[in-house]
Amino acid sequence: MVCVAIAYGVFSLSTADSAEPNYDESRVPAYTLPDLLVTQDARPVKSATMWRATRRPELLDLFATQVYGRRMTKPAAARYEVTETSALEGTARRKQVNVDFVAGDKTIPGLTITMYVPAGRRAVPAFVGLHLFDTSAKEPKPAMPIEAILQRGYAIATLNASDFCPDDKDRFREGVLAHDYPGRNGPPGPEEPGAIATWAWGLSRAMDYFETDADIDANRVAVIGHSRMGKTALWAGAEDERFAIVISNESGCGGAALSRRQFGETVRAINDRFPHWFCGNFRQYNDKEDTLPVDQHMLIALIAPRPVYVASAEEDRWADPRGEFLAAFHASPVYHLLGTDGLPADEMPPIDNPVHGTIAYHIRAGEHDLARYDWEQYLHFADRQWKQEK
Ligand code: GTR
Repeated sequence: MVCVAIAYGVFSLSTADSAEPNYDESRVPAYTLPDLLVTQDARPVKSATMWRATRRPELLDLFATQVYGRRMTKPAAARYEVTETSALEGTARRKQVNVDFVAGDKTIPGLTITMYVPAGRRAVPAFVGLHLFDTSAKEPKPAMPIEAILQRGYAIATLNASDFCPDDKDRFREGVLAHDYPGRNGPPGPEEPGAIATWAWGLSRAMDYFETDADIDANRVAVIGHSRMGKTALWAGAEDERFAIVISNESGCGGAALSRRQFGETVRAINDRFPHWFCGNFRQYNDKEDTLPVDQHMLIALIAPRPVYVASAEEDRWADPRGEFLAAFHASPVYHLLGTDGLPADEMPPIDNPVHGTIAYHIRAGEHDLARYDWEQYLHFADRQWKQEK
């Protein structure tokens, strides 16, 4: 016993992958989720007004200060340089938008948005995310059904993290953060934005651009992301209410999965392996998930009453499919308070049986991936949400 304890202690101090992940449901610790509908000073939230005026801002602040970091402010002005070409045998227009920011007499290099818009269409709804397709390829090799997306009347736009916040613990400040945090190094400070907050900020800058582009209907933009970019999509959608639909594909720890379950990837595991993703304060909760003032059902609730889709994959145990389902489920009370239906399921649905309410959920057969099956469900969900609103 003593040996085991010592070995474990040394291991967790010296390596990034501390303990073995837990994949055993019976070893999930007993936990109590922080109450969505009780304020920090213990007042019950009984109305939509109180949710909006008090509880929502308080939760946004907790996620910003304890989990992701406070996002950078919006630059005073942006400069867009758009290049447009015909693509996909004339069925689409490919637009590349270089976004630079203007601060006083300085121009700060920003980010690039690469988008495909169905030919001959204006004011179309759009999906936007990071790394949705390979922007260096002449035409995207569809690991994603880009033609189907365009045929259904949607535009699709992607950003590359490496343009403005490299996904690297030593280099993540080399993009837009270099301007706001000059001369800093090491992991993010207590409330300093990590990479996820910075990527989410970039999505908001893409949204600023869509508001100026008549090809896009900026009131119908879905933000979507897979895995680390699924975490990013959720935080972008929580902070920026201009995103009309939010889609989290297998976002796992720090995304849709409840942290308190400690199933698969844990707070310590993610902070150790990716010290640049979250703010410094998040490290305080390594092995102390039950002291977090929030859990991830609250992140989903911050999107209410806008439609949100949480998806898992059966073999993606590292992301804790059940924890993702439960977070979607436990976000429902806020959706109900705001007059929508939340997630219409009490139990996790069977494999490949999506449930679609204002909150939607599915668990697909197979492994960690943004698969064609997932896209088909998202297109269907977006069609339904946006047709209903006409
Ligand atoms: C893993 C990480 C997950 C997830 C994934 C990905 O290594 O532990 O949280 O973000 O990477 O983004 O592919």
